[in-house]
Amino acid sequence: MKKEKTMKLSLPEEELVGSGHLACQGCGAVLAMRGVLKALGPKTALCIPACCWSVIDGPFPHSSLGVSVFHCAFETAAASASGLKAGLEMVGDTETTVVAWAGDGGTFDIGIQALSGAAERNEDIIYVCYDNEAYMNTGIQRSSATPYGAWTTTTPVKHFKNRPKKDIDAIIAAHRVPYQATASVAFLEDLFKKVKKAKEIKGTRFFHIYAPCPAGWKSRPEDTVKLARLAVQTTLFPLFEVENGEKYTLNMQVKEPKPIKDYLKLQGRFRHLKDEQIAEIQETVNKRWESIRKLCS
Ligand SMILES: Cc1ncc(C[n+]2csc(CCOP(=O)(O)OP(=O)(O)O)c2C)c(N)n1
Ligand code: SF4
Ligand SMILES: [Mg+2]
Repeated sequence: MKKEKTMKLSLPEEELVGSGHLACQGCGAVLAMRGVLKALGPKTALCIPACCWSVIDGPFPHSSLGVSVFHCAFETAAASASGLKAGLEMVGDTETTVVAWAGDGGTFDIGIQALSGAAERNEDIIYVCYDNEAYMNTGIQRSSATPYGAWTTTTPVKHFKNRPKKDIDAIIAAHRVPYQATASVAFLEDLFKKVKKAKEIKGTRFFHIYAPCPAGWKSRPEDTVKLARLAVQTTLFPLFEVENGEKYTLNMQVKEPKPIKDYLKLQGRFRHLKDEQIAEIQETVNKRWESIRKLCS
């Protein structure tokens, strides 16, 4: 008899994100949620401020998520999660993992005060920022996570964003939280492993997940994983973890980085860039990669 071929899954089969969610085709933020929840499991409670995910979840009383969700105000993700954790402990629940789940606008900009406060108090929560590099839910406005050179509706082509992306990883490291990591929707096994590790640590844990957005990046939905992979392979978005703000570990070595042009050319938001501006971006990427490698060595 012919032997049946079997495929070994590298991630658990259980899905906590339902197929009826409301995201656009090729949404990186959905991949991020799927990966994180596979690692955390059903005993998880999410605090989601205003962002694409507060829509993706679905209209009340429906939800595409198989875990508890608390929809909170835009600037309050970390404060709400801190309160939820304290409340659960008061009723004797020490098992539920409490997660603040916010976009880059809700993290780099509007929620940074609450995040900084929670991190300084070392609240026992996991904070996840899925970074699609703009305020997407309200129509693609620039945030401080938007990279230099990008078009958005508030940085039109003639006045593209002329400031660099804010270094949120360095800001979090300065709080000396027990654990923080960058992760990518193109490397879900790496993300899974790090979220599992974080689940076992007490105190504030922070994830910065790179999550391409076809609607805002003017990219093809089928290129989402390719773009996330290229961001790592060009060293634009290095994968690393930091313990107590000082012990840096590189999770993925990039021996021969691909040129940043390969990444930029797949996105309409960078279509207007001239060769000299692309060279400038390449130089910035090289510099940051060098400094991250030094921190990790
Ligand atoms: C205090 C406040 N200001 C503005 C808004 C409008 N608003 C809702 S979602 C959103 C964009 C969120 O951007 P981000 O956090 O990056 O998440 P994304 O939409 O990109 O997923 C904005 C500006 C709001 N709900 N509350
Ligand atoms: S706008 Fe972007 S982040 Fe929001 S649901 Fe669509 S693809 Fe996802
Ligand atoms: Mg965003």
